Amino acid sequence: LRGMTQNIILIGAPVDSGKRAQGCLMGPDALRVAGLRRAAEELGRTVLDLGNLAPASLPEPLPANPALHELTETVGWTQTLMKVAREAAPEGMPIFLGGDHSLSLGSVAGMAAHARDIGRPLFVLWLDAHSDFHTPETTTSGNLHGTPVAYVTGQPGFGAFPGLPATVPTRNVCMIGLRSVDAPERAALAETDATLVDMRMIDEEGIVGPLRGFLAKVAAAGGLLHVSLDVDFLDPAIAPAVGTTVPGGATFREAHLVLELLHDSGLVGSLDLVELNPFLDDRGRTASLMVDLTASLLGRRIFDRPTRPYSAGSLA
Ligand code: 6HN
Ligand code: MN
Ligand code: MN
Ligand code: MN
Repeated sequence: LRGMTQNIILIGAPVDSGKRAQGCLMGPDALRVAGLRRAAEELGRTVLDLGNLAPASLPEPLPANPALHELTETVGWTQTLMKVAREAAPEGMPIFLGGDHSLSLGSVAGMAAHARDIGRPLFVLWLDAHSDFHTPETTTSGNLHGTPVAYVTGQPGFGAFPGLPATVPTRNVCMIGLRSVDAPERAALAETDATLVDMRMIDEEGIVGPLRGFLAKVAAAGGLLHVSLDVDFLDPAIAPAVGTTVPGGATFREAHLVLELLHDSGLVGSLDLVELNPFLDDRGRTASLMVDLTASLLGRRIFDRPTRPYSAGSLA
């Protein structure tokens, strides 16, 4: 879709049920105030804003499960977002304005269904300090924002959640920025063929090589790429507005470079902007950075010049 005008569909998902600390419900409006629409329009996109959605109410609440925080509401959000993603995606590029990361239970499941509808495999790029690979059975925090990758890849234990129209194979998942992975997640990930890029690998090899390798794989498969950007992918010094800060995150330029290369790849079909908690922000700087990173994904650049090919052979 390089150079093509593509509609942007903003989907407000003020999800705050995926963890205890509140505030992410203000995220969609903070992203709007920071100028998301204007940034996209300046890059030649037509923007449709669906406003802020609400979770579906279940016919009856799920049996209380003291081990899981706000299960019923999170299942309701998953239903809503799965449906909206699948309906919106044929009309343009959905951007899910979070909301905590439990919104990706629905956004990614819906995009996987859409990808199947159009006969392309879905790939997922998870930009996060965390792997979010817990299941409702392994989580010790009970916070469902730590579970979306396990759900969408079809791991067991999600019986309370909607059935998946299409699962994402773990080999189609790449996580970049990892530096906080719990023991059960580590053990479960070791059994998969997901691409795991931790901060040490970024320190040693740079962020470009692993990303180009993954993009080459997506391109070779004719895949559609969903990007899930958690605020805590970024170093807390530049992005303080998140409840789960972890030191040692991506720098300003590492983050922009990732989104610039994603733009040039022409492979991205949808985006989550998650975990922004405006209550914790410093004069809107985190919200503004998330908008600027989105602009990089949509083609904002310093100078026009061609990107290097993203074949795996060009890593060095
Ligand atoms: N996130 N692994 C921790 C937990 O509670 O399961 C942290 C999860 C963070 C969630 O990054 O969206
Ligand atoms: Mn809550
Ligand atoms: Mn996350
Ligand atoms: Mn995180």
